[in-house]
Amino acid sequence: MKSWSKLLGAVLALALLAPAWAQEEDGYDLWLRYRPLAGAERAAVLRHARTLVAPAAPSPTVQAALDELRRGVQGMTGRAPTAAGRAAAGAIVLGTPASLPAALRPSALAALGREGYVIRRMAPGVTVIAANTDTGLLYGAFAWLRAVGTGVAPDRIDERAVPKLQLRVLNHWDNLDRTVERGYAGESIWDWWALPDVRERRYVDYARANASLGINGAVLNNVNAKPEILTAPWIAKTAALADVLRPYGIRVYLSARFSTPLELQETDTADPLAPEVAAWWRRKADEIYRAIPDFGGFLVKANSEGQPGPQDYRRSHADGANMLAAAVAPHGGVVMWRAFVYAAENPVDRARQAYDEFQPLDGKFAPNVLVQVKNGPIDFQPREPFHPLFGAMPKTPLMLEFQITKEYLGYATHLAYLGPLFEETLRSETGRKAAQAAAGLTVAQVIEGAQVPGPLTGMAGVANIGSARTWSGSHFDQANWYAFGRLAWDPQASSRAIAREWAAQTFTRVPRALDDIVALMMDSREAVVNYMTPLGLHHIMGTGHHHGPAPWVADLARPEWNPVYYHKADRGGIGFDRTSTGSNALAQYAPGVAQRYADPRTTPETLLLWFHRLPWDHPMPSGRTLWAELAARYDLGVTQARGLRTRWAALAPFVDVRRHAEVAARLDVQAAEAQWWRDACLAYFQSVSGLPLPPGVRPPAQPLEYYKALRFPYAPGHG
Ligand code: BDP
Repeated sequence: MKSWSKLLGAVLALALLAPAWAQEEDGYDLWLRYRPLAGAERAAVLRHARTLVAPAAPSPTVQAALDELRRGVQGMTGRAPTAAGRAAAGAIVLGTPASLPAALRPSALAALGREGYVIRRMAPGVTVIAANTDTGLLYGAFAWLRAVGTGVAPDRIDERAVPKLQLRVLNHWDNLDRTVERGYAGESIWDWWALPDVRERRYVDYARANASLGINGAVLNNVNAKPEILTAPWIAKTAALADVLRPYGIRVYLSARFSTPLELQETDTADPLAPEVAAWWRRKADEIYRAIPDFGGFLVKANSEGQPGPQDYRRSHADGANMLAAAVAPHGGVVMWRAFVYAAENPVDRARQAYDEFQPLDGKFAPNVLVQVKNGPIDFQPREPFHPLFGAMPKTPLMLEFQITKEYLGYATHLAYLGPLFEETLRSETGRKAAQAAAGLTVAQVIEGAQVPGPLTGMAGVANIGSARTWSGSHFDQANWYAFGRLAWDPQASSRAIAREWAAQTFTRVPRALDDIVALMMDSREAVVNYMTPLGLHHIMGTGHHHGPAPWVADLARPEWNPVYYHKADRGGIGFDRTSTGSNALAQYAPGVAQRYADPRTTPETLLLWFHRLPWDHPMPSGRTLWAELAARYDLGVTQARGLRTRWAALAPFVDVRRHAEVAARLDVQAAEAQWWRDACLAYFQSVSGLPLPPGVRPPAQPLEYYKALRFPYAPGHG
């Protein structure tokens, strides 16, 4: 017996002391790994988290906070804190103004609002996590764990945080048959078939991960919605998920198909101004709210890519949105109405269409409507300028939509940390001002509500989450979920700091290794831009599935589905003229911005061909011609992609074998596909320009016809 327990002790000790790389990890734990600390760090956490003090009869939300603290401290130290009734040295005290004794109550709690928190040492050895609500306490608990997980000494943790946006929402493009549009992480996380009876443990872990970032909403189904989602059986399934997510501060929303009542044959029309239609939606909203009292509301894609909408009845987007808004308003719900619209019959530059459609409707939307605008005017490309609607609808709450799933950036097989992409949009200067303000607003300030008084603000991210063990289809794609959540909490945060925080919790805190991982992440998106769409090129990917290069495609039914529409390359040059001599999409930006982008010499090189059509011999700042510069960028992209691979290889000593190998395998694919993109694009652009390859540029590995003949009928994410 004795020797057995000795052996067990030895094994446990070994497990605790074993170097990181020896312990196999599969990524399921995300950034909430709580791996063992050693030495002084462990001792410090033990000293500061001996006991947990919470309000009597904790709510499910406070219970979740306590469970998480217990899990975290247990994982990091091997010993879970015990519950205590009274604060003494070594206690973490969770409390609201009502439950905290005056001596332990930090000042200015009111300013924390409904979701903010403060973490402060209020007596020797006593850490107080205070908030006005239980959700705030949960966020505070996660913040304490994050601080410890990123290496802050427990006695130094002193944090006060309030989210800058009200709605921080994931958009799942999940279908009812469990496929996921543009999903690269397996089937939908929602096992719709088994719901509402079977509630997977994974849903709770999903909720924990989101709560750790402050994500407080989830639209459960695809924006290309089916009418059935609003029928009784699916409302019951949605209600079951809402019950699981509620303690974590997460509200559920549904994507609604505009023609639902008509298609369910419960009305004769879907005209938003027809009284029977408005009445149907009111009844439907009442039914949903009976099952889900805190239902968030509807997300709607209307009159876009073939979806039905108010324009089918010659009504405006505002008519449609306001009708739905009236149905959910009595229950406190909102409507997130998407501005991603472009019409088949419209010959106008696609980049202009959303603005043309929506800007004139500024001020016409009901108070509980947010207009949800993609980050750029086309469609989640590796690089786009910010959408001109930001700042141009000063009377309408605008919700920013990012895509976390990498439809256009190499799926889950390429490493592309999207933090810099998100940050680039958020920090873009719109050239617009708030009333009476002196300085212009960034996109971040616009969505934070600088122009529109009232509390409706938000950010949406098209989720990259599925049933894959890694959740996101790859280890590094978890960072994109993380970065979205952190930027939705604070749109002015730094993507580099976020990368560091994530990597420290996900991989290692060894400073040199951490520096290298962060640097690799920060370089990765630009590498993708270089080998896919350098110098402002866009939308030159494969048809339908959007995998790989296909700049030659010119035969699709709608002009703006064809890559040739976007690059317009021929013997004379390349690029889309969006200045006054072309589509004049530029005029949709504020004068200062428009002026800067009107001249190729003052347009950032990164957006050159987005706004300008230029001859192949156009001189570039490097001294090269445009053609030579384009080739150099493609080459740089390939070099960078290969560099990611060698840089990651050098990190092997710091990462467990399994995750290291799983990342490495994907980086091999990425390097090969970067070469493919470069070769195929150069082969094609050479064929249309008729120019020889610039000196020193290696010819593509295969003739153009080879690339054109490649087919991918089973590429994921495309129904
Ligand atoms: C595009 C996707 C398509 C989506 C659409 C949208 O290719 O699958 O339905 O956006 O956002 O990027 O509605």
